[in-house]
Amino acid sequence: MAKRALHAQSGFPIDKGTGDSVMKELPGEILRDLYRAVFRIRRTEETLASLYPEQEMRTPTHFGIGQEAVAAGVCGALGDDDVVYSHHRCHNHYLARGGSLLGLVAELYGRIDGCANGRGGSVHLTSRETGFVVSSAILGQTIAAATGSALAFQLDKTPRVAVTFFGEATCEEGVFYESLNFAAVRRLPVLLVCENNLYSTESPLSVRQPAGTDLCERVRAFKVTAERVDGNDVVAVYGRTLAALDQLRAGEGPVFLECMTYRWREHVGPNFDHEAGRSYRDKAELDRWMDRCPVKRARALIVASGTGESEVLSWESAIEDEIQTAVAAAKGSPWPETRTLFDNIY
Ligand SMILES: Cc1ncc(C[n+]2csc(CCOP(=O)(O)OP(=O)(O)O)c2C)c(N)n1
Repeated sequence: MAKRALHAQSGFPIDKGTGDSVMKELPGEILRDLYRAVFRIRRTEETLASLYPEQEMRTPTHFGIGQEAVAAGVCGALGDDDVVYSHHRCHNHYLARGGSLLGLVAELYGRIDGCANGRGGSVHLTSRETGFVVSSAILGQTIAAATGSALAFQLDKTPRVAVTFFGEATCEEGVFYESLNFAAVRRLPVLLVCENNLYSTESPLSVRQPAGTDLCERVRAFKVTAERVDGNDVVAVYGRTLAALDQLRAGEGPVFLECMTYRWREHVGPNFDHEAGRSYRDKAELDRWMDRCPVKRARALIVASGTGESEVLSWESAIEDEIQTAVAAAKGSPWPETRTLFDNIY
């Protein structure tokens, strides 16, 4: 999706409601862009996952398949001047924020056309020109960096917002609470987007947090607005983000969105857990979440809104072509030269 404030273009009213209530007012072009974003992210990652066993991508990958609606919904609502920080599961956020497809694919192939010139790999993406500052594999690091950006925006008296995506296990890192407290005290314009997929690598929430833990409640203890959202409903995420941006730009302090979702593949790597012989979670649980597929749900909304099946298929086919073109270009891109090995090292 192109990086732009969809609501600003359409006059779409800020709505704090659920996906259903947002839908009543949602212009067709926004729904179309949200659907195309989730589909593009899904098919890009599925394509990368299918190519990964060729052993040409020499980078660990953390796929976000199943979690597309969070990235697409949040980034679809942002303005051009807002900035995004991500974590190890970052392909979704990079693409949703408008990062180039070739830049992503070539980065995974370690080639010069990669967004970090093939030096960063899957977890260290950047697209400064579209406002995707960086992703980092160190849990919580980019929460602190986004909080710093938000402080700069406040000092500059500009209505820009800093967004940081992270998983729920990152709320177990001290830096999360230090950043949250600082942001709360200073009323900083930072949007904290937690993708609660229930697992930290292979550990479920139940072995990490006391029974009955409610992350939003915990965050509210810092006097920070916190809301739980259906993270598989792109329209709901979009609507909640618009409401959050309204508060953030009004100088009313940080917002925490807990987006409930689920990753379909193993923590790191292209496989499904059960196929890889892992038993830390049930196949039945995965199946239940696959029934709530964010792409299928967004597609159903598009068709229900009156868009013809053939039109949807033509968007999908254009996106598939775009992905295949990016893969071919990435594979044909040169390696970085050995003499540049020590460039950009600090
Ligand atoms: C500071 C730090 N501690 C531990 C790790 C190892 N680690 C990498 S991913 C991960 C789990 C993260 O879970 P979560 O934040 O919920 O994100 P998810 O992988 O579920 O998307 C851990 C423990 C790390 N990268 N950084």
